[in-house]
Amino acid sequence: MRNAEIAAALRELGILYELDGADRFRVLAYKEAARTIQDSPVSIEELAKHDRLTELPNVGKTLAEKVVALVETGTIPAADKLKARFPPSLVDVTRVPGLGAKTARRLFDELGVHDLEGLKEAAEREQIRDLKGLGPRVEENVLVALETLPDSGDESDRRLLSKVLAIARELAAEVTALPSTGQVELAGSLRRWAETCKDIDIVVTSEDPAGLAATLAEHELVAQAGSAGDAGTSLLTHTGVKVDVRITPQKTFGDLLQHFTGSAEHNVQLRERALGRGLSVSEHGVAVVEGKKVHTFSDEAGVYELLGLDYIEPELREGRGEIEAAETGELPELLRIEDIRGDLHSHTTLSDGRNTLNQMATAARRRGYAYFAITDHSASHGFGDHVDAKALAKRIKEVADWNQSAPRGFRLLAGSEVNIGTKGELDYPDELLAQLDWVVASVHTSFNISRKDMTERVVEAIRHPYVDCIGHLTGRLLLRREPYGVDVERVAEAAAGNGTMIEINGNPNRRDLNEHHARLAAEAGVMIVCNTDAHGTDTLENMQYSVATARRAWLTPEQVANTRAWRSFAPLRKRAKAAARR
Ligand code: DGT
Ligand code: CA
Ligand code: ZN
Repeated sequence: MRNAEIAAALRELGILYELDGADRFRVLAYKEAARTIQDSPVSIEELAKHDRLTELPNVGKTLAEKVVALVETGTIPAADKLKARFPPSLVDVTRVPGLGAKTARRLFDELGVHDLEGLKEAAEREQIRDLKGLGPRVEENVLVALETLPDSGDESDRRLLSKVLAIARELAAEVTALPSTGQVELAGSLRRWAETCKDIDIVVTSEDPAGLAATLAEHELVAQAGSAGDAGTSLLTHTGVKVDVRITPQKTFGDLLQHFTGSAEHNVQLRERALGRGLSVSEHGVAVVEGKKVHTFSDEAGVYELLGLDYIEPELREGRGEIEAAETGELPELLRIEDIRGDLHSHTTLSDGRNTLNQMATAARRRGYAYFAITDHSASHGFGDHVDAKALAKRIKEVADWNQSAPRGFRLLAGSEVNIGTKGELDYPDELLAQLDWVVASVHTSFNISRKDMTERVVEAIRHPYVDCIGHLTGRLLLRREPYGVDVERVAEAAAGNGTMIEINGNPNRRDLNEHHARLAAEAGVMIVCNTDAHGTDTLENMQYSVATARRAWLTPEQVANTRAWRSFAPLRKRAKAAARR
């Protein structure tokens, strides 16, 4: 049984409990366990067979027993019992946006709604408005939602890059370790560091395709192996991701890698250009159209060279002008991760982080940074994670103390990620903000205001004398939450004019600014900052995603402020410029 199926069964059981009126902690426990299982890179069925389920986070003994029953018998007794009372189709009703289990239960009890069909009828007959606490508005929303409801909310076919990258690298390492293997490269959207990926593409040279396929089929990350041949093999991981392994002779490795790195749009443009020069490009080589000669390349750069182009980095291969730039020698010298000298957005246990100031600072120093800002959430943050003015003042002192014994060449910055209120106001007094080394300002509440109001709100913060940088500008969560309406062009113009920087947030769920906005902002003259927004030492490595987005935005080290040494970075902060004017 696939991990995704087990997760779906647990999610269903959680909702059945909720319909039954169970307390919210129990319901939440099932949701969290379902998520853990959905994301598990190894087979849950295997873990169940070896009695090892409780090693997983969020999976306790009771829950483990239910999974074992599911794997062994195909059903969970507790779920069967509940399904005898509530039709399974009622679970679909709970998933309609704006309804939830409590309302679904009332619709079932009071109107006899069993399924989506029944829900639609009840809404059309205007019966829902008669239920206490519900009104015509709910009916309207239900009808709109039913029009737009996706077939299944569970398995979207695209995944976050971060979710597939670890698996892809592990499989590639396994292939690399085989003595019959020559070269191995990840290709496709992974190699281009796209935000999301449909599948994993791997390009390999191998003297033993059958052995390679057999090894991968046995790998613990692999749920299912498809047909294998000399040209490659395809697999399905336990997380439900398809893996395409393509095998090629050494002499055409460059051709195949170039082809499967894509993007499709880049390849179309490249091929068109080649045809204009009488050459036909494919994964098998570059053929002279009127003749017999086929040029093959063991190295990708050869393909570009033959076409009269500079080598194009994979992150640029999206058909956004890179071929023209490669032709005229105008490709940018892209930012590299080694260029980054500091990280300027991080959280500690003072707000919602998992590690202490000392742990975060030490980990940052170990990464080789020259400076690092602690920017916990601010006074109005809520969720019990806020930092009031007094606590922030204490934190400023702690940072100063820590710096007393800091290693040479490393500086900890006292900062804050300050909430931007609905009118652009901040939630600390200016005198306190003035004492900080660095301030990131972000929107965390009231997303649903008009585009115009949101733009003004952010621009107001940009004008603030102690706001150095804007955090995750559009608030999007990839595959989960749309960006809120904000005029990025207008914001960029204001930021450039005020000397306020804008970050590329490297949390792989965010990547915000996105590559289009980052390119636009940098061209408008905004200083970009690559940040992680790390909530623990383990996510400091999310810098790789921030840099990836910067590279996809064509950014050079000069356009990214935190590539500079402290002595040239420090004066770029608005607060430093203001001090210099005084
Ligand atoms: P994905 O998988 O949707 O995240 O994005 P890609 O770019 O990895 O797409 P994929 O896996 O379908 O194919 C890998 C590369 O192979 C793609 O970037 C370009 C090349 N390719 C695939 N199909 C075609 C095609 O029909 N025409 C051209 N020109 N190239 C293709
Ligand atoms: Ca792909
Ligand atoms: Zn934030």
